[in-house]
Amino acid sequence: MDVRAAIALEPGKPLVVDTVQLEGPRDGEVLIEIMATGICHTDKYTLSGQDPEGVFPAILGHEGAGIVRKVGKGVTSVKPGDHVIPVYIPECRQCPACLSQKTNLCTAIRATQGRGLMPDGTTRFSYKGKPVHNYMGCSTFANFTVVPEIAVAKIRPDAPFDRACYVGCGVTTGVGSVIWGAKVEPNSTVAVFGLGGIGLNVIQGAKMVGARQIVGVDINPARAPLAEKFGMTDFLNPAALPEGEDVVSKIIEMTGGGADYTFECIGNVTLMRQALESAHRGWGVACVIGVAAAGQEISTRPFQLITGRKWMGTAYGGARGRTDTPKVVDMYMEGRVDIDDLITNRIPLEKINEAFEMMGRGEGIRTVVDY
Ligand code: NAD
Ligand code: DAO
Ligand code: ZN
Repeated sequence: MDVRAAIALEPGKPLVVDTVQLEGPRDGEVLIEIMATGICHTDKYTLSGQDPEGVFPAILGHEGAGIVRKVGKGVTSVKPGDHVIPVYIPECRQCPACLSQKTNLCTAIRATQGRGLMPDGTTRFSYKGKPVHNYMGCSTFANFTVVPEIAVAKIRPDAPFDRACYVGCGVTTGVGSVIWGAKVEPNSTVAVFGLGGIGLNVIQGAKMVGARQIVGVDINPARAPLAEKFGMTDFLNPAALPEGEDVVSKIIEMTGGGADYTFECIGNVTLMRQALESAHRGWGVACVIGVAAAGQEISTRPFQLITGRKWMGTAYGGARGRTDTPKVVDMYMEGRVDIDDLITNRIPLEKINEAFEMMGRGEGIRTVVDY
């Protein structure tokens, strides 16, 4: 079938909006009509050409919501008409990782997904007769996509697509990192580095679980009012610190010894170190969420770990793709999670390159494409 898509033909070049061809679902696959998609920094990173897993041409996008239109042979967990979110962390419920109950990082289709292919090693998209790669197993910058059944999370039918799509990455990554990743307890102190699309969701997750102090750290003071609305109790702007004061000492002072939990939501290895070192001696946990550029490394003095701080990280907030994604949609529908305030821009697919430019200028939190 013909579908409308934004195609990443080459790294570093604007997306091309055109008609591409999509093959129907094969065994174990699902055809989804994508109704809305968010645009995330990871799409921008891959388009830039810096992502070692980035393959071209490809149809990017991994934050979508839509309706199942057709299922391949053997598919039992969803049917045409179901409302769904395609998830870039699948959940097969059979692989050693899924069965371990210790991680959300299902390995069932990891190898092919990382190469932009469907589990059988082929692609469903083509453009001008040539195959076009899939992206993160989702490819939501197209109004129809085909994904494996194990990467389809069924959600309640009354959730609006233009909000539910953001659950497919940003909301779940932030809120999930608090609940399922770091497992923040009530009454904790928390420091969040970076108050963008991920950090704000960490803040609202921390507030939801009853953190008593939430320090937000950002060099952009324009981010503070929304962060306060989401639950930030203290704002720290590293760029405005007086001469001789540093972020780590300041957080230790503000929290009375260091934060119980810190989250790095930027992708900057220097700040990852600061986040670890501002965690409380003896028990503080520092959670890395930000994706650093390829080849970057983190460092600290081992003494920081000997004295009880723990360094960890999450992908997709530690959420299990099919089991936990619908729970986050429920949290939104029950009014426990705010998504409305984070959707700052809505565009048709034709204007998708403008959204990438806005992201580069640090404008807005999330742009959603309405198909
Ligand atoms: P964003 O650009 O919306 O937010 C980043 C924030 O960091 C901005 O407010 C910016 O002002 C602030 N910032 C930048 N440099 C800073 C500095 N030196 N000190 C203090 N603040 C600074 O980005 P986002 O959408 O929130 O994404 C954040 C990171 O999370 C990215 O690296 C993204 O790739 C990553 N991410 C990770 C996962 C995961 O599963 N681990 C999922 C999605 C996104
Ligand atoms: O299973 O080894 C693995 C990797 C799974 C993918 C992890 C994705 C990490 C988050 C990247 C940013 C998401 C938008
Ligand atoms: Zn699995």
